[in-house]
Amino acid sequence: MCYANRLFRRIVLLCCALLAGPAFGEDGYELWLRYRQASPNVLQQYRSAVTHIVTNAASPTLAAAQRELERGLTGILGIDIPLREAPAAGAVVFGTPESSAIIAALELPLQEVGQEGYVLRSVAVHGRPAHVIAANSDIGVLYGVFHFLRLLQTEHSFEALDVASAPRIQIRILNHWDNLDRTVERGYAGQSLWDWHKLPDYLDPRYTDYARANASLGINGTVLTNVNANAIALTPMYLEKAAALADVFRPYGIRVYLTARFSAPIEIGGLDTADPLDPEVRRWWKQKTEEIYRYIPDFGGYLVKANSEGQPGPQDYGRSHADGANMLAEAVAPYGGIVMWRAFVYSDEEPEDRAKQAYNEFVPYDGKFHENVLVQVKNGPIDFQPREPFHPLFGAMPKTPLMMEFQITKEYLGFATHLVYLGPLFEEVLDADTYVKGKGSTVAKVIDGSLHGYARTGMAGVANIGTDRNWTGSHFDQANWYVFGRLAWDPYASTRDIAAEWARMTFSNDERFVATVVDMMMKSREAVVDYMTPLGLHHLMARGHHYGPGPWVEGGPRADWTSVYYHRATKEGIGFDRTATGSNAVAQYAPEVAKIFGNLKRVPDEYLLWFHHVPWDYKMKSGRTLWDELVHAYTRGVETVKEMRRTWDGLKDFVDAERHAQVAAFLAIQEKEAKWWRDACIAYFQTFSGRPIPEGYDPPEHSLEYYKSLEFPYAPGHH
Ligand code: GCV
Repeated sequence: MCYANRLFRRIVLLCCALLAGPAFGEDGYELWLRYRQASPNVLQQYRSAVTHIVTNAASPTLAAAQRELERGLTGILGIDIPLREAPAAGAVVFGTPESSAIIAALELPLQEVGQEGYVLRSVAVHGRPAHVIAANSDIGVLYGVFHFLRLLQTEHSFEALDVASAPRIQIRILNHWDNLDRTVERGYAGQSLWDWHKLPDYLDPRYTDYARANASLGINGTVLTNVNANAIALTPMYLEKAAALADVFRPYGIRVYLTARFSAPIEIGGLDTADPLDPEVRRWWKQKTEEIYRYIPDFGGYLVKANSEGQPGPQDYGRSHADGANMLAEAVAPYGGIVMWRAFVYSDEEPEDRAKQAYNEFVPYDGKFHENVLVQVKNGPIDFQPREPFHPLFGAMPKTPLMMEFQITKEYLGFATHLVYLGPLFEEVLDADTYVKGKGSTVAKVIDGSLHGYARTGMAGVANIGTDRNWTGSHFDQANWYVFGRLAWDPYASTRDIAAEWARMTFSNDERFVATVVDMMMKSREAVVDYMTPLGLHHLMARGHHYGPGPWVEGGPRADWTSVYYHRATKEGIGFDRTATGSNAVAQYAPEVAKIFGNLKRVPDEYLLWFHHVPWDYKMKSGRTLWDELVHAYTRGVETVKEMRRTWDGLKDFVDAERHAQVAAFLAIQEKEAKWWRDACIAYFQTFSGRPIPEGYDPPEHSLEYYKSLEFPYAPGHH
């Protein structure tokens, strides 16, 4: 080789090395499906174990599985992986017993994994070592392919592959709070992905990538429209658009659902009532539903927010939630559809503690809903706060399938810029013991149906996805989409393990990176609780947009949209008395739980001010007074964020410069805003406690008046 050629080769190699190494910027578009070349530790092993894919594109779903395998294996192995008709040594064989004679002949234990599960095995095929991805359905195969690729991405050795997995929850669904004008209620990642104006004619390739990402987690449903619903979404023009999306999603096992505006029969049907017992109204919904199924034959059904925050509903006509839900359930039943009826209801005319209202309204109707209705319950009784006790409804409706609603979008946890991994929040709720059938009656067992034998089960996540290049507004918020999907598949999974899996696929398999970043992620949720709402405080955010602190918020249209309603600070003390001497919300929990929450001596510090009004000089478990403890917790939150920044700075070598810099910049914002929360809340609560800032802690940087004067008319996500 002449010198010029050698030089050229070197330059090319150098460029390749630079492109492959962490210095090359990434924008996050690929999410956890980056399929970068495996590290030298495992590369040779992988290359000799996997040599080709045995083709099987007998259906659009299997074709998608094959494409994903090709894409993934080519990337991870760094060489072309050929497709072959017949297996040789190192084959990857995928399919169902119907679509693959090889799989049919293997007699794998597929009866154990149901309709959506899969089996991964290292086996001998025609006497040669091969890997098999098998399922009873094509979608099970696709899920298995993603699991197989995940093992490679996370650098598992797979010499003796033997995995069987099946989802524990049936409906694993995202709720998009997306409006038809492409704004997203509580969305911090750009516009809505659904480009309604160009649909159905233009199908953005992003729709397919959205479906791939969801399928990689086992998410099998998506509600396209906001629960604050617009009846126009149910008109033919929009149904045609929704149908185009459904066509893209179908091969990936994702069903489309829509929100039903309860007053649609009036608004788009020309009727003068939406009374659910009115025969005309019932007929209208049946016809509308039939029309929807003509557009979308596998339409999943309706999600409904009714008689909540000004939305219309059956109570407008003196009817119950069950009347409303059952009317829609009858309409979708002939097609196998379902209704997800939200329990997030509270009335502005009701003087009752808001935390109690959903329970009061729903428990009397336990067992009165049709079999294809699920009642969708937020994780806590107020509204997606950084920490809430589990919703008492989870321990109170044995005869009605309850599904979980988590919020992935972090409306109350710092939007997209705060690094908060939601795994521990989700896990805390799922692990909580309702005691409804004695010890061990966890929320996870309620929603997966095992406790009460629910025939239908579901978990919904309010999506944090938008048009931002990185999908979720920040790189670390991708982990929240990820952990939601993984828990919807298995609500018993460890969120620490899930964080590690995500970090490996999203950034690096280097053990030094993984251990450090996972620790940081696991601490992050406690940090946000500390710097926003420690010790059981809740709903202290600014009004409307919810950006930043607003513990002073009072007045306005309704008491339960203010902060003072929740913290109840006075010169004597602080906290919401929800014991028998107050609203008695504790009585909505099983006696074993109520005994703990309702007892000042036994209640965990985390829920203290949620359930009790406590004097400022109350002696905490730590030995500090309540006031000092509050200052301590707020300060600890800020300190943890500072530590997170230092940690991230130390991880530069493992992450490409572009993503590293954005995370670093966002952490700086988080530190600034954590301090803002701390200082504003301390300044405000000090006007009640009248106590000095304890020694060793900084006073607030500005006056209370300064914090109160801040305004953010254009904060995102508020429509
Ligand atoms: C979709 C909170 C949010 C609202 C949201 C509501 C709900 O109140 O601030 O934006 O409305 O929850 O879950 O219905």
